[in-house]
Amino acid sequence: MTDHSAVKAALRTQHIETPSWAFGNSGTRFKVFAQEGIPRDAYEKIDDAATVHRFTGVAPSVAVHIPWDRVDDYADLARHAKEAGVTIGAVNPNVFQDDDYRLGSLCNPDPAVRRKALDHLLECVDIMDVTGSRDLSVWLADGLNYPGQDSIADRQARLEEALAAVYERLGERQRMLLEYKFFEPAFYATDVPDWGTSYAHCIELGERAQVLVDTGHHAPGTNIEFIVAFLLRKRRLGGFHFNSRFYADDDLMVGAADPYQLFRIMVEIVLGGGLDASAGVAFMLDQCHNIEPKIPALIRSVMNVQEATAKALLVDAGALRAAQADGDVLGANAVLVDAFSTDVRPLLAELRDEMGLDPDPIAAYRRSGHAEKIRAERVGGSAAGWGA
Ligand code: AOS
Ligand code: ZN
Ligand code: ZN
Ligand code: ZN
Repeated sequence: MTDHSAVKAALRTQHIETPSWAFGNSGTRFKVFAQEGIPRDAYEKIDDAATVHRFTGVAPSVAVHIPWDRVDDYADLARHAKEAGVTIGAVNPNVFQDDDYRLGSLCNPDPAVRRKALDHLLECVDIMDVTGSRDLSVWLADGLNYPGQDSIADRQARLEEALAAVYERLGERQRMLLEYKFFEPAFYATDVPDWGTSYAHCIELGERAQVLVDTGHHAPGTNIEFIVAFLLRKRRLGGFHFNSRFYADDDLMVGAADPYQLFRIMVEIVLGGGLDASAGVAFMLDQCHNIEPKIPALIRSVMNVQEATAKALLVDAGALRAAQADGDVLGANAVLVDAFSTDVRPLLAELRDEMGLDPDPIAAYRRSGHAEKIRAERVGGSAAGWGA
């Protein structure tokens, strides 16, 4: 049998961050289906993230969203996370869920609204100082529904000014990740619609401003692995929001719609050195489990990222380079297809066993009785806040 110790060692170092909002009730604009056993506050969301980590061993941090996870004492929340076995990861500001933001937040034509949005982002950096978080994940709903509604150029100038003020406030070990999305909730023009816009702002800001790639935020057919390879090479790939999509920002479980695309993304990560801690790529999930139970869905999602990564690690890089250098089109493609076609589940089961985990995290979770326990304990769980 082939020795997979290098692959397993690399897999141990890959950490996948869960989003606190994925544990809350969520839905579509048509209906939020309430589930039982849903966390009632930020503390219980962190408990659920810790449960996902307990069964997978590779999800040691949880992203929070302010104000959905607002608490009186963030040091206490961080302590709670530590006791539960996880840390608080990225802090996500929310400048889209307030009446004041009808015409945008940092790009709003009204300076008072821009100030309010900026203050919220700065408050999130204060929270990062307390929680020890490295990343501020900025996603803006800003944009226009109609041509002529506002000046596209002026809005870019306002954005530039606000982002510079936030960047200025960051500590030396903190980063700003700027997420892009081509539409929704704005349907004519979005102020950060694509990776190029995000990249240009990041370049102007400085090296601790990096692009966040949410896999669901592209037009159908977009070659996401190209974007990943480009940004990684330029050292501007801050991280991912993983999810999968059949149509738009569906926020389904990563790897559910197109595991081959996820594999191709992870191939670029592996070949480009993106798994090394020094690359600083944050592997985060951003999902909404509208109809499926949350904790098992997140366990499955973490496993799906791991499977794609394991397959990417199995790519014979030497054979690939040789085929590429020879202009052997079919040979080079076959190297990728061979790796993708490998069943990595036995390898992952072995790895989990070595890590002292159950080789089948989903079955282990089902057997654990944890779902029944939280269903009995928690009454009146809250909604995530909004779709993600
Ligand atoms: C919105 O579409 C984005 O994906 C955001 O990253 C995110 O889901 C939301 O801000 C919750 O943090
Ligand atoms: Zn996202
Ligand atoms: Zn999404
Ligand atoms: Zn999204």
